[in-house]
Amino acid sequence: LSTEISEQATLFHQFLLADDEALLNDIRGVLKQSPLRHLATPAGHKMSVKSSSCGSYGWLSDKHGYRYQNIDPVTGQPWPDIPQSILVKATQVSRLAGFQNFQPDSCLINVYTPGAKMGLHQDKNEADFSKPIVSFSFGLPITFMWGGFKRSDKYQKFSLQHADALVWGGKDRLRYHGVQQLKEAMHPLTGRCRVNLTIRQAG
Ligand code: MD3
Ligand code: FE
Repeated sequence: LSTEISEQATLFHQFLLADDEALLNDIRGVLKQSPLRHLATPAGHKMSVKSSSCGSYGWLSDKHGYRYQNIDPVTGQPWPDIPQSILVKATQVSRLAGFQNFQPDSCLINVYTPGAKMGLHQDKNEADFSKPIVSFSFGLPITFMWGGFKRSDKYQKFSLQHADALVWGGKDRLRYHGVQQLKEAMHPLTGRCRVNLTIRQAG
């Protein structure tokens, strides 16, 4: 079951349901090595989500800007490898969406607790915008905002729910997007939070 958000953006409902516990366990393994932390925006505001990464490239934000880096500044070590379970599902779903040559080298892990949100932004720190992005959602649902090519363009709202996978690329790659504040609730697998994986070919 899938929803075509636009020509090159598809939401695969519950695509990850059969593997949810295995994927979440593998994410927990990554977070034991490179723990969640609050990043600061270049303007010095603490982001409301807590983040970590795995793969060759980890996404970072600090006073120097937004970028990818090979070393986790918290541990001084390379980021953990992307678990095989995540690579398998990400390449499967990207192929279903029509993107054949996707070789993920970066997976951003964002954990939202009630009240956390992500304002409208573009993902534009990656080297090759012809590569798609895949996002996995686990735990509590959230309202996703799908905008246009200017921040001020009006946006459509979609619910991202537990075990959903979203793939977009092509002409939709640089759309503004974000998520609204997470509402207070409890999920049997994650408790009172939402876990989002954003899987990219960054290098
Ligand atoms: C559509 N995360 O980490 S994922 C991000 O749900 C981010 O946590 C949000 O935006 C989250 O950068 C949204 C879905 C998503 C991500 C990037 C997109 C949809 C997108 C880029 C272009 C269009
Ligand atoms: Fe984004």
